[in-house]
Amino acid sequence: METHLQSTDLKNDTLLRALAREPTAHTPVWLMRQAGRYLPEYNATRAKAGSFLKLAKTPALAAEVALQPLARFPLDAAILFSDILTVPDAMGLGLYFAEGEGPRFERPLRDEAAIMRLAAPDPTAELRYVLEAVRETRNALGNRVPLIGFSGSPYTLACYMIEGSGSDDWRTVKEMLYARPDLLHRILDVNARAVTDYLNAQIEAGAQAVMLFDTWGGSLTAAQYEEFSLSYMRRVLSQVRNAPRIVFTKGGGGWLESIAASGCEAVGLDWTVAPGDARRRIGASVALQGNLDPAVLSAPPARAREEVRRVLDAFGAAPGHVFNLGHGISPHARVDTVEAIVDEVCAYSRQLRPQAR
Ligand code: 1CP
Repeated sequence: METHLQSTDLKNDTLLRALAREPTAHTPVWLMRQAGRYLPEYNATRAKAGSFLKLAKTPALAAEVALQPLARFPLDAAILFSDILTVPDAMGLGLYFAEGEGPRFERPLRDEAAIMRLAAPDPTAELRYVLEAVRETRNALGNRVPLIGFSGSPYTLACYMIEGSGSDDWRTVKEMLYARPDLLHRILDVNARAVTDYLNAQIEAGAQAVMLFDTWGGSLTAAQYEEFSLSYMRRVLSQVRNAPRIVFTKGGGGWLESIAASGCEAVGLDWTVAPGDARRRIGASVALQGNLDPAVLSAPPARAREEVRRVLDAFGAAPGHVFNLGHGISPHARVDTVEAIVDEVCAYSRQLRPQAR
């Protein structure tokens, strides 16, 4: 793969080596949502900013919170501090957060005229603050570990854009899917272009790996997953080439073979998938990322260490594993347990393959 960014300058390139399925001395570890409300220092910076959105839109503060988990734990990567919903916000849907209620849009996509007007934003204009956050975070990292950029998948973004908020059943989205699939395809087509431009702009600004979060692809049937989610992710992946690409579909365990063949370097596994089965089904063509049950983060540290060893044993000593959770950290995570997990990954994975560099 052509990378225009020099990974050789990195003091710790363990993540990039594992994504390339090269041997590493320990299994690299980072945690989805590693910056966030379980950390008191995050809550302090968020309070200083005034709100989550203000925090995400202030590059210096976004860089500050992206580095907070690295100051506590020896993680092998930083992830850009932002949110997947910045893209529909830049499309004019009006993102806001009602206190304690999660994300909402002022103008969800409900009528044909609005859907026909929808256009992919220019990331260097409407999403400039994200690119600034990438640059500031890279600067603050000083080549310690790589920075991961990310986007929601076209389908997962469409879910929020149509529903106007999170949902247990995505009823409005499914109504459109069955009654007017042409409208859903029109939204997905715009989203695929938006996500492609957005990820390429993040790489240009300094992101050294990128991840597609397909959080809601798993709510589709197998045939619909191919038609409405995976085919659009494939289109994005074919046009984002200058950094290793991780694809994560929550609930995608039934479709691992086709996800692995979508044009990515790594597949994210949720906690329901047995790592050995995943490896047997996929083969050695891509790296795997995951897949500790995020609920373990509320367990006592010693119990969490046991679960870490179980996950590492299940993935085995072959190269190409990035340790992570099966989904994001919740605000209820115990900081002492997170610390124990990261420590155990480093210590136990070194013992698993003492022969590696
Ligand atoms: O009050 C607060 O401080 C806001 C909580 C919060 C945080 C910390 C939100 C609102 N977003 C984020 C940051 C965030 N979101 C990151 C930061 C980087 C990191 O440290 O990992 C990332 C990668 C995301 C991605 C994201 N946002 C996803 C995909 C991943 C996943 O967890 O499935 C989704 C679905 C969202 C939407 C969203 N934003 C925020 C919330 C609470 C949600 C979920 C809403 C829902 O359940 O539908």
